[in-house]
Amino acid sequence: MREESAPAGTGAAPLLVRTLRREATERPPFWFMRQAGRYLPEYRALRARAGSFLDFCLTPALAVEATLQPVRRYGMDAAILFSDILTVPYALGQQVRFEEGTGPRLEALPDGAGIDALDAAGAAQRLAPVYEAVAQLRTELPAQTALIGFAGAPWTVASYMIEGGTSRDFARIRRWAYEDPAGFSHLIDLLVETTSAHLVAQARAGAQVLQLFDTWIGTLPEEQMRRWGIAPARRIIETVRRAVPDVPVILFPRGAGLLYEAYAELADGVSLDTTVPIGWAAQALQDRCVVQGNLDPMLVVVGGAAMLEAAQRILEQLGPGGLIFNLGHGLVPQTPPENLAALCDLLRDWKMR
Ligand code: 1CP
Repeated sequence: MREESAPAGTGAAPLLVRTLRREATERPPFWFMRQAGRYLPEYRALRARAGSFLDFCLTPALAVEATLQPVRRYGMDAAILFSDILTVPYALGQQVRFEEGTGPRLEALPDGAGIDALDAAGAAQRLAPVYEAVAQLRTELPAQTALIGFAGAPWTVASYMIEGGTSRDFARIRRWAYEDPAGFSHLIDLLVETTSAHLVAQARAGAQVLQLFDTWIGTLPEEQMRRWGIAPARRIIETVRRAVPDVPVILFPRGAGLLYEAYAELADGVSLDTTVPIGWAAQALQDRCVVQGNLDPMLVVVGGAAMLEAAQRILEQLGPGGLIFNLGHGLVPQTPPENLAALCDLLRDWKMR
């Protein structure tokens, strides 16, 4: 059994965990996707002395510090481990680099032979520094601050592995999935296994909530989304629940549209992208699971009344039915830190009606 994170005597799990268990809470918990990052001056300073981005992610002391920075400044209800979804292709033996300005660059998998060359057996050892960072974070974080572990979902991670980086049209991966579904499913199966193990290892090291990011699943039509998004997510959640039954899982199937309903059946929480209508989410999703989201990150760049009013609408419409307040996607580098402070003040003082 995992230990409860709250100190002896209080007995209460962190607000985020209680919300995911659907307990009545005093207010919705809040955290922000990409809450560590370039909008923070202290992150830019740390980044400047960290060397390559992968070294940054795989040096526990640096990853711990980057994780703690936003929590120290804003007191979110959760810290998300500072890492990246592309540590998994790296752990499988693929070459991964992050280039300033252009984003990630991978040596693209040419075909099925590229899949056979991947080294699944060595992945856990290459990811060991991630688990070390998780364990250290759990000792440094306040008991009420939940620690979130994460991974990229198979489709999204496969898209970087096959396209060789960020893509505009995802032409190679979509074509491969249609032309050779049996061959492509070998890669997805490998990623289901590696991703499940990576999530379970983070939970065993001390992560209290897990999030699976499927950033690019919205590029697929229904049948393909069911096959390469929903079915793999189901398998990953089954494995995680068997291994660490007390650790809730949040899915972020960005752009899933009406198929958010199918995702909501699988998970403890679904993270809504900015396009999901909150009235629809209240009716169609919240009886199935807790929802997370979905303020437009650009409103935090803009700040002021536009940001605060949009946040209030989310709190009012989704708060009573089970909400983790968050953005519809990650904070962007041009976010003024003081805007996020004003948003956090609103969220901390919110009283559930
Ligand atoms: O310092 C820098 O310039 C690097 C910027 C950066 C950061 C801060 C990258 C490169 N990754 C990260 C950290 C990161 N990535 C976290 C840490 C925790 C936090 O949220 O604070 C998380 C959860 C991720 C996850 C991630 N990486 C996703 C899924 C979530 C999402 O944002 O959609 C994806 C798609 C990536 C890939 C990635 N990592 C970095 C870049 C530039 C990209 C490519 C994004 C793209 O293709 O557009």
